[in-house]
Amino acid sequence: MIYWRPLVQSDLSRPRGAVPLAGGALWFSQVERLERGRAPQVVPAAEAGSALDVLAAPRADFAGLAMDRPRIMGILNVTPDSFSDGGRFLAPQAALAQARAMAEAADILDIGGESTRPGALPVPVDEEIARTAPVIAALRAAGVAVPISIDTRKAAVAKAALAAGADIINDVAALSYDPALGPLAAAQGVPVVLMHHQGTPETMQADPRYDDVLLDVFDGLADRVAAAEALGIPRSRIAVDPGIGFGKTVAHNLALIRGLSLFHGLGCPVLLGASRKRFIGVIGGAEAADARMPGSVAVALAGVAQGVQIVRVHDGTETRQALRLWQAVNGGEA
Ligand code: HH2
Repeated sequence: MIYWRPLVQSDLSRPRGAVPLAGGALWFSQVERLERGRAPQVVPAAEAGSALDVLAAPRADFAGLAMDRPRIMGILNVTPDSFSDGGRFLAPQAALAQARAMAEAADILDIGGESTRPGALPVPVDEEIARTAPVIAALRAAGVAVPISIDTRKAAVAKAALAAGADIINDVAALSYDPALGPLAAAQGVPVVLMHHQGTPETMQADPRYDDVLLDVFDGLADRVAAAEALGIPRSRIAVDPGIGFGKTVAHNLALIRGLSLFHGLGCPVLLGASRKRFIGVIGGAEAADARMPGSVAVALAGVAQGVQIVRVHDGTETRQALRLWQAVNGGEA
């Protein structure tokens, strides 16, 4: 199999024949031709043939948001043990205040009640529902209108969240953990985020291995997209995410971030969730997770430069400022 990775550009001056990336402001005129067991080759975009159609086509709106510009998904973990903000927003009042503040900067709010950090243990369903659904209901009652995603692997949690006013299911297991979650998403007609992972949170960082991490993750996501489609979830309601840190070493994470534009070949919006993760601390020299904002912003912008449509972040205000500047410099909407 041959894979085509667009070499994404943002320059306002475009050569003749430049191909728009996913109907947005970025473009490419060359692609990297990737094949297992062969050296990568940079070739003119036209050599990608019909694969260009998928790379160039505008993406459908996702939860009502146009996907022709980058969007910020702001994280709210209503957990005692999340790796960077665990315990801070467990009390309902604290969760609500943080969610309202985050909604000022973010296009989507991602609410989770179970940590999936390395080593985390599963949370009972009732507990996860009690942490998340009331916060979602309270946000809606307070008039917060931004799309809300429920970050869960479990159908019962997603169902309660959707009933409380959530719009999107964000599953770090890409519908492989709970067999009832895919059918629920299909029946309710809601968009889903399918994230790649290897192993389970308990053990995933033990010794992750890949033949070729970029191509293996691409194939893994292609399989999960196909499985979701088979359940009746159309590709237009799916976003894909390479799953930074989920069964990946620092080198794996870097290879995925460098190669992010490959995932546009799946024909879905691409989501990047790198915020405050360990590799940012390792490379950036920031031991404490809450000291990793600058590195997180840098990685979010690196994703945006490769045409990622959604960045999932803890620091919504700071990321919004950085994004505005990036867009202004690159001539896009500020
Ligand atoms: N990362 C985390 C949780 N959910 N969802 C998507 N789509 N992509 C991600 O990269 C992702 C995710 C882990 O980060 P966080 O929520 O901050 O921590 P914890 O799992 O400890 O609550």
